[in-house]
Amino acid sequence: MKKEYFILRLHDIGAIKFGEFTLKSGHKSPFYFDLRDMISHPELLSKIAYMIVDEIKDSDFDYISGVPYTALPVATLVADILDKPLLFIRKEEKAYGTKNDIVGKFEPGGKCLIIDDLITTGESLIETAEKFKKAGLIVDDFFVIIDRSNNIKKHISNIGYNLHSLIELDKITEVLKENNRITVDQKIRIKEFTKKISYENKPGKNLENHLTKLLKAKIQSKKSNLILSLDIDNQKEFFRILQKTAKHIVMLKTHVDIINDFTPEFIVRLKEFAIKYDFMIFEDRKFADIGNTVKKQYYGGIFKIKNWAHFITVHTTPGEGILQGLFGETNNRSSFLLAKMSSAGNLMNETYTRKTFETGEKYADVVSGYICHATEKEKLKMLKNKIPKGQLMLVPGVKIHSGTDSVGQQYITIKDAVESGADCIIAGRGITEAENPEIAAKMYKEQAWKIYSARETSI
Ligand code: S5P
Repeated sequence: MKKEYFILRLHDIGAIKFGEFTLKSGHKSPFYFDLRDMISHPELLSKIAYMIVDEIKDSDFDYISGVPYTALPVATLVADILDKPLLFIRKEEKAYGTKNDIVGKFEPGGKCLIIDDLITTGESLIETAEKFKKAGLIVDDFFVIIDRSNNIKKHISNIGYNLHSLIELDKITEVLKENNRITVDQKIRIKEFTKKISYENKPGKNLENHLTKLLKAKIQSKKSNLILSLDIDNQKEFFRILQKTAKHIVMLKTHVDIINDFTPEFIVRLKEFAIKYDFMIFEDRKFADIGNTVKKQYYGGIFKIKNWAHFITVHTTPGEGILQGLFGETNNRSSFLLAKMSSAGNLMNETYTRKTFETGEKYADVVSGYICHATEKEKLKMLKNKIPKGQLMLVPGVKIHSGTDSVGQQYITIKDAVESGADCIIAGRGITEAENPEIAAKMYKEQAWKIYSARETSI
């Protein structure tokens, strides 16, 4: 099939649309592609498969893969034409049996081509490739039906993959203009839009709220992105360690309900320390109930958390009502959502984490970022890539050496956490149980800051 005819067919079936579309990011786009309906046009689907085969016939792949769901049917046809086994990565994390994400049989060392329908940032292709590579497969090539990006090929090749595409946006606008399906003006607007929205310039507005800005400013002024988790159960010891470590931290994380001898004076002293040593306060209450209940827990009880904590932690399990209940009447506080915990066997799968980011994006005025953890750098990097612009990734479960404790906590090293994109590290026992907490806090701060400041200035 000639490319021109193919483009017109895609336009006929509504897979390529021009007009004004509001994207999830809020941007207004002059075009919209959606190839999901290809499967309703079998003759077109099969032609696309033959066109892909035609372009790759000189390469030698052992396996063909498609990114679910849209690209999977076409990848299946390609695999069939080439008589090669099909592989794919399940979209939902498996909750039982072997934790294998890859569906299909393969031998390590085999070469796999990954097919996707569209490419903008390349994120899902790269993520798929990383998983295959981890399982021992070789992935050098991606194939997409439509490359709607501005300059993604160069970026993809810089990170080590060849990107092939059946058609590119320029070709689409050219053909549609020649066939009088779009105007010259539309063609120009499309070009301008893609320049603006490139992979370097991720769509989406900056979601920093007032408290995020304050925290970021403090990170710079204190030259520290260390959050101390002071999980100590009596006031004397709590303030003894705080006294020694306060100058090294940007924020103090508390669990106020573990203080055995709690009195309201605890809060008075805590606030004095925060002013004297210039750190913010983060009560790690991990709210997880219906809006009406969390509101009472936040405002009332003996702790009256709302009065003194700049930030709190919130679970998204109950749904959006939790944020409405907590912050409905206040806009001078913010939160971190638990997106992926550090504890072994936690039930936060990829879908949960993604939905948590979506919730945080929607409620950005009261969400400053996310608590994320992974024991592997690549996984943590992937989490960071998905965090909406302006919001922060705080990583708990951080120590000098990786490992576990006896009740499910998992640790990543300071170096791996910050190199993977942590905006702040949260460290508890690594500091509080050190022989000298003051020296330990200084060391954690300096190690994290060195990597963080180099990373941020190179962006
Ligand atoms: O997933 C998480 C989220 C949090 S907030 N894993 C965690 O460990 N935390 C908290 O970080 C936890 O409640 C504790 O206060 C701190 C880690 O302490 P450490 O002594 O293991 O460093």
